[in-house]
Amino acid sequence: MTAVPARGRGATALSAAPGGGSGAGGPGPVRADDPWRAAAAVLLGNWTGSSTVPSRTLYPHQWSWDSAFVAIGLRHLSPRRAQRELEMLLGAQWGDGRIPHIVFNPAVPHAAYFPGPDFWRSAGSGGAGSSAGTGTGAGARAGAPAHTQTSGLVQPPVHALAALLVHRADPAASARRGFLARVYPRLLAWHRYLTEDRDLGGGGLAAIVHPWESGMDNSPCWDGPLARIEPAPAASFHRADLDHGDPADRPTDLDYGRYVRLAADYRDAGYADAGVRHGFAVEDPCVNALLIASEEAMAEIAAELAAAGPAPAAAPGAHRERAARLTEALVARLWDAGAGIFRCRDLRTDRPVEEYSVAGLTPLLASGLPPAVAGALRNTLAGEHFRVGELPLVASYDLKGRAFDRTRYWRGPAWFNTAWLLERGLRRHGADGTADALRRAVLTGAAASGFAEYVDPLTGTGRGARDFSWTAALALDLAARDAAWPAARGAWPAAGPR
Ligand code: 2M8
Repeated sequence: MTAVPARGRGATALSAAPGGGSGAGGPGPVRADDPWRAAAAVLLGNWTGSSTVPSRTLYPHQWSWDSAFVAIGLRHLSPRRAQRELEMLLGAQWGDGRIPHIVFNPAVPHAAYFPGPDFWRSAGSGGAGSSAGTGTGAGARAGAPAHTQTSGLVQPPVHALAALLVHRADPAASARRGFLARVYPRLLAWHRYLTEDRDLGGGGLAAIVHPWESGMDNSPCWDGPLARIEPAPAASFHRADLDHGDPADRPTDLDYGRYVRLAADYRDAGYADAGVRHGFAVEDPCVNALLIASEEAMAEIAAELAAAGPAPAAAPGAHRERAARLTEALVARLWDAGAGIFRCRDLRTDRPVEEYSVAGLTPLLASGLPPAVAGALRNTLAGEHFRVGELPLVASYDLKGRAFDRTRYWRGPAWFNTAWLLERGLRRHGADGTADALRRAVLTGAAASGFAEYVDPLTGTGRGARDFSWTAALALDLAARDAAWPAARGAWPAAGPR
């Protein structure tokens, strides 16, 4: 196991090893009969002093959408720490508005994760410790920060939604610290980047240029688009993931070679989005559904800011209009009425990718979805491709699909973050019964699997890393709705970890 050193002050006093006792101010020893205390211990154990690693072993840095999910859970334990989690990530934002998918911890050895800072070269040799401003590395033209090493890709935009939820955990303290006022301009720039620079298809949706940008790295949806990519030679890189993960669970070497080629090409083009031919360019329904949900959250953030002081950079109505336009584009470009699911669109062929992926169900998060579309999505979730309510959680890919694999990563296993998103989306469209069942499944499955990264979609058996941060955080979030929660919350010190 790679030990992840602390990044900032305060880590030593507050860190607790998952499954072990706590440090001063921690939530106390973990008891097998107290899963919520165990979930809190996972988050404490994965805290580095300024952010949370997804997993101490497999993912020893800060990941973008992981941190947003973590903040959503962490807010119930320490709203202040949840704010810090998001602000640490936003602090690594590039000048063009992109939020990098990984923010590297300079204290972690470069070999602990591939591709690491040496591969992305975002900041140039200045890297950690150099003064703020734009660096001299491969990301210089796109405005990569000089003081922090990051990747040059992005991940699904769940951040504005997370910021709103974190604010709501303690609105008075958030207002005192000016949390929303600080994050709003950064979130605005992030959404601008996605809706303008990344509208590669010209139809009003954000495109991704690498499978890692979907967060669902080796989904069978990418098999077709990836088949056109010449893989980087296997001898040209070392897969650190196989030092920790079971090769049967992880992407194949062939897929990895293609990921490396795509990322290297993007880097060598200076991470430019316009004026280059992207080997991989896809409109993904989950990325765009989260953008819509986050635009809806931005409307609420703008309203909060307007009520508190001078008008924010955009009025709430402008965000609502953007969310409505994105929803229209999503339906026009990605909805497959015959199949009852949203498809990915391959921009190289301008054709839909005809697969059933959990990504295609997440547009339930958009409150402006036409009721007939929402109804059809609910039917698809309940039908033979996903069997919600009958099986633990929701498979990441079609149970009847040609490429279904119950163990390999995003090719079938069920994940807790997608279950959380669907639970929220179902509730938004009035399907409380199914949402309740999914919530119960998350609460039971998270603790029983040891807060697994993902589970076998047929049996619920844990797979991948354990003590995985978003599993613990999102279980905490769903648990926190319980009337009994305030008592459990008292287990955390009143002042909250800083
Ligand atoms: C996985 O992705 C990383 C690359 O970003 C990897 O496989 O090394 C995905 O599950 C992704 O969604 C997640 O954000 C990341 C960290 O948990 O791991």
